[in-house]
Amino acid sequence: NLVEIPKPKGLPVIGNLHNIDLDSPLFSLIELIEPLGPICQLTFGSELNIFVSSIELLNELCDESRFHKIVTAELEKLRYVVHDALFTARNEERNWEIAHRILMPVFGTIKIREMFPEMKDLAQQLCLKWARYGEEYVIDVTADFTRLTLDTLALCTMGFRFNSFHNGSVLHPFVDSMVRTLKEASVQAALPGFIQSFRKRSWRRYEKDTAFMRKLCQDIIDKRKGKTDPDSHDLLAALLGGRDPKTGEGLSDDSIIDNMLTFLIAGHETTSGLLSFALYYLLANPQTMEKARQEVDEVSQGSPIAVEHLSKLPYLNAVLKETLRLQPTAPGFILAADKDEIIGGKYLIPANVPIGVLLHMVHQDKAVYGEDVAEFKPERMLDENFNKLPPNSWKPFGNGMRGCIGRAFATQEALLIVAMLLQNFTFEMADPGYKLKVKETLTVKPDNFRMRAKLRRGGT
Ligand code: MNH
Repeated sequence: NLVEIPKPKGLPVIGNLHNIDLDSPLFSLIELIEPLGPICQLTFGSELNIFVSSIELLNELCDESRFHKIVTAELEKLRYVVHDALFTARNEERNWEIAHRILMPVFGTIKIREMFPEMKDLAQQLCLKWARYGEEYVIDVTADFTRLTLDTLALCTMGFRFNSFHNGSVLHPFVDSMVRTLKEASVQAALPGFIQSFRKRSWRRYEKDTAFMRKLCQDIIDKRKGKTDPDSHDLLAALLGGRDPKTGEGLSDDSIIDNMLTFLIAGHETTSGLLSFALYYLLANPQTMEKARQEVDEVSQGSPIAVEHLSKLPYLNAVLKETLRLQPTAPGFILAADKDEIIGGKYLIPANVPIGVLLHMVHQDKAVYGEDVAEFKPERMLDENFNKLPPNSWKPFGNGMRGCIGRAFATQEALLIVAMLLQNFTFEMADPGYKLKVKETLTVKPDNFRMRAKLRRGGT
């Protein structure tokens, strides 16, 4: 009673590769497989890939005793840059376990609360910029949020200031290197191996960028080591001095840099995308904006946002969750079965075949979210409704042990920033006719989204 997994028609030799648009691989893939139902198979070159897009099937894949994360495509290519650090480690690699055990405590809710003053320091820099530039100034939303989230990540986790708000419009050269590196990894992943040898210049650039980014991390380490009073309990302190509670081992010097770079790469683009989409949805839904603003005003009573306020903003929290439902800024993850498995009672999944989970599709499963799936409705994410959803209906932070270690960090940061923005400004779209367009890199962000910010009475 096995059923063959549906597949689109492909050309022999290159399979379905010709269907994929390199500028928009994710959405062209979604377009291709949407008509095929909750599960399908595609071949890229000689490689078979399975894609799953229903919550019912995903729920089975989330069983870690049967399926595990695999490292392929871009992630595989990024291993040249960050090796077996947390994000790019293969499931069985020992360094993952060691780093995971050393770093988990630093990313717990209590430790993240201690980072609140630094997070606020940078959120204030953003507010000050927008206040001073004035209400006519057209804000490049994702650019400013990327400045903010990069600076926040580096300050909170390694005590380093990029000072992105203090260099005019010039971003720190690290950002250029990082953006180029991510781009190069995805190009390498999309091109057949033999073509790589013709891309010598891109490859040299990749090596140079990698060396430059690693040097910056080394400089941060050297500065920390030179401190007479390193009274810090941040991530860098854990990386440098932490011992695995199980084996007593520390991390090697290279591994420390691998993980610092990983946090810089994995820890800011996604949050910047979340903030950008949240502002977009708030502007596109004025009643939601008003409701969220009222909640912030009632809770803060006109005093500056404090860490205690953040747990009292259920509606704003639901706005962020609903934003990540419609726009999961890390748009997917890849799993494989440990041994041959049958899912949904009828689909055979051979061991080790990559199974792509495309969150934009999963998060719009009508069977769970209803006919209005495509609409932005934060109410469905309020605890009383959210808790009634079937398991694994909402997976923007991935799954299980290999899920996001920075979730509490990102949540606190995003809540704080949006609360401060609502408290201090009113917003309008620079182009009232703006239609949401999504730009894909390794993450997704709104493309070309601009707005204006006007100080409210009694703002900063
Ligand atoms: Mn994060 C893993 C999404 C913020 C650091 N993150 C993941 C995964 C998803 C994800 C999905 C799982 C990927 C996979 O299975 O291959 N992360 C997000 C989103 C946000 C986010 C949507 C913000 C919004 N992530 C952050 C922040 C940090 C961070 C902030 C760092 C401070 N994330 C990580 C690391 C991993 C990860 C490190 C890899 C964890 C592991 O495999 O052990």
